[in-house]
Amino acid sequence: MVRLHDNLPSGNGYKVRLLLTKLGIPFERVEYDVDRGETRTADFLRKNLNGRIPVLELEDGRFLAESNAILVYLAEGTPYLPADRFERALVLQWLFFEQYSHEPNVATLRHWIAHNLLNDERRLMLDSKRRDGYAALEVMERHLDGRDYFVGKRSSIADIALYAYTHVAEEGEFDLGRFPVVRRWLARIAAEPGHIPITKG
Ligand SMILES: N[C@@H](CCC(=O)N[C@@H](CS)C(=O)NCC(=O)O)C(=O)O
Repeated sequence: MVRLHDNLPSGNGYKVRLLLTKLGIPFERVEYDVDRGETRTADFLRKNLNGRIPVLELEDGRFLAESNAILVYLAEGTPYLPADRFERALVLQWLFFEQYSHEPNVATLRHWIAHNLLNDERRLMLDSKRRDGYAALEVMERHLDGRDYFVGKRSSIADIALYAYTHVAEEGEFDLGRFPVVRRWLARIAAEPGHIPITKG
């Protein structure tokens, strides 16, 4: 059985849990407290030199880090990663967008605010992260206007990756009331077969 090195509140971990569940792949989970440095031990760094969950441990003992790389690995050959060359590249476009424009702002503010981790240095970054987070949500709002999914006519790992931190953006004090199209898309993704909440390990 594959093993997921994980942290329950993490949207990056949740992306992988959600896809594993949708694909019906059994997995065991190992929980790490990321606020207490449990991913920075020598033992963990042997799994991922970058000291971060999620890490997928394959049955043959190999490790794969970076949530969106794990999504691509698991989705290969399934409907969650299109076979068409251009559509696959569009999925990657949204996965890179998620990691560069969305997660560093929307997820980071949620982590700092929900876990009481604001300090002077981080307070100085609040405004720029808030502005850039809203800009990412605006891109999503405009792209999804007239579409049900990010790429093509069904959900893909692009939707899973972007769902993970968008659906909890209000925990980082982002007002999703400003994004009615995004909210309809969130409800659509949550209604799909095999959906699990972020709280399910
Ligand atoms: N780009 C990485 C980000 C992973 C990440 O930031 N993981 C956080 C939890 S969401 C973590 O493990 N933090 C612990 C640390 O930095 O010590 C991914 O998508 O997997």
